[in-house]
Amino acid sequence: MPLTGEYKPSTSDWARKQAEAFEASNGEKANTLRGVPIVVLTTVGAKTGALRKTALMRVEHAGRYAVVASKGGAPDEPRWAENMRRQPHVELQDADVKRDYIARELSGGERTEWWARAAEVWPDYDSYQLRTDRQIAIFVLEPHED
Ligand code: F42
Repeated sequence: MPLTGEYKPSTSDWARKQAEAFEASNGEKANTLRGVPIVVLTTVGAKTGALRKTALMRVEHAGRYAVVASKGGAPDEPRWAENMRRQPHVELQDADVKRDYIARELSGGERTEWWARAAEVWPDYDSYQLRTDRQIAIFVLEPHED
């Protein structure tokens, strides 16, 4: 079942514009960053309960996706990561397909495996990790069947 709630736009200008242009064009426009495909994740705000939309790199494997809470290696974690820990039911739009998923934070061998897939898509993730003391969280999104 799709998420319900009021959409609250992000205060980050470039990321908000990308997410909005991507959704408005059904994934036909604003669908890459430096030539690499992106997806748009919708989470439920941990405090507001509002719908939050975030453009992220597309890391897909066998119908599952990973999302990497890198925020360019900033010291603070992106807000959507905590939103997902509180409310793991999320939506993800890849090209013109939007589906419901359940997010699960990864650790151990599974994390290592998905990190390698993510770094293959976007090698900068490795340099982001070197830039920050926090371990960058990575979540797998598995299709949510009603
Ligand atoms: N960020 C990544 O972390 N990883 C990526 O792979 C990535 C790729 C990417 C590709 C294209 C692009 O345009 C942007 C990309 N970004 C990537 C940046 C990404 O889109 C986000 O801007 C970034 O991850 C920061 O996420 P954020 O959730 O911290 O966003 C901030 C700017 C934001 O929107 N904050 C909101 C605000 O009002 O400014 C708050 C959002 C929120 O969830 N609020 C909660 C609520 O309850 O509504 C409360 C949260 C709390 O605990 O206070």
